[in-house]
Amino acid sequence: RPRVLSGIQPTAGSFHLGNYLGAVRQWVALQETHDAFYMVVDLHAITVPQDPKELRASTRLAAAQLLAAGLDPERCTLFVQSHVPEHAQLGWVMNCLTGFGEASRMTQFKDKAAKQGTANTTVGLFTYPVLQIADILLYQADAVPVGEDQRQHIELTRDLAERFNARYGRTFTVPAPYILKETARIYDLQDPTVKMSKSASSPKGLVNLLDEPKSSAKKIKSAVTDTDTEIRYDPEAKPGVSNLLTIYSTLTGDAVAGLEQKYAGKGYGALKTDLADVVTEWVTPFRARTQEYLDDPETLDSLLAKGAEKARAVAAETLAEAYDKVGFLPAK
Ligand code: AQP
Repeated sequence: RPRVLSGIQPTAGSFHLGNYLGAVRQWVALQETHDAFYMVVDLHAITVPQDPKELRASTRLAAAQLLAAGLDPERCTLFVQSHVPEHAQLGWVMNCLTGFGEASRMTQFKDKAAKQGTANTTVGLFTYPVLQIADILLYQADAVPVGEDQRQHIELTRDLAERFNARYGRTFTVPAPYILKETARIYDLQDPTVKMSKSASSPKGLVNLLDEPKSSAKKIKSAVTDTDTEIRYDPEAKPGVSNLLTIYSTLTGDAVAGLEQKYAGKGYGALKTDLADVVTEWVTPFRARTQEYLDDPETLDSLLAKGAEKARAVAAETLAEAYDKVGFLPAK
């Protein structure tokens, strides 16, 4: 079976529709066809300040949401990044192979650093994509299911895998991004030209899966569309309506063309009301399942411990090979 690896940050509490439709939904599907490794990336989370107690709670919360979304520990390996020390260990090697200039070109870093200001920007935030390289290469992943915003980081991962292989001999699989065109980018409901994002979206533009369904329904009903009334999928000319159609289509499995027909001549109000119901129907059992996992932290923790054990077996083997190739003296 080909292998996939991906991760999600624990930081923000609830996942949002962008995380789910852009990434996690694909993770669930890929566990049926791939040898799948998924992790909650707490090492990445501390690139910006975190309250320790909250970080622990949000790490469990992220794992609970992944299970509630449909990840099955029998079908995939689900773990917490810090439970597998090899990530930080290979991360250092990758830091020493990555050019300062090429890391400086990462647009996500530039955006976030610009927002935070130099005084608040950590070296960790700068090398975050390099740790991500180690995350992926440790598992010899063939593909990395992510949203469009991660494409540049996957390209850098490919470059570094090739560089390491060229310098030290074939060691790493060169991974490909796995980005579904339709859901590559879910947009902010209030500004459908920018991605829905935890840190950048206004509260009204962001649909968190664990929010009260009533509040999410309200946000969908007041989503920005355009002055026209035609329901047509056209991301260039009609970004707001197209975003709603994407969300509707992926949550229900109804084709976009069918939705265009269904709502022809009915106006945006009808589409929004129905989509609000679709989202409510999806999040209601999701919230309940997440709560069930949270109510039993012992089971959750032992499940994550088993996942870490499985992950470590693979990661340790890759790290040993990489250390050997680099020329580190083996510990007796
Ligand atoms: N709007 C989006 N559309 C499609 N995919 C998205 N992803 C995130 N936003 C969208 C994908 O979700 C996965 C996990 O991303 P993350 O760990 O970066 O989660 P996050 O920090 O909660 O994501 P945000 O909201 O994008 O954070 P900020 O605002 O801090 O930048 C990834 O595969 C990502 O592509």
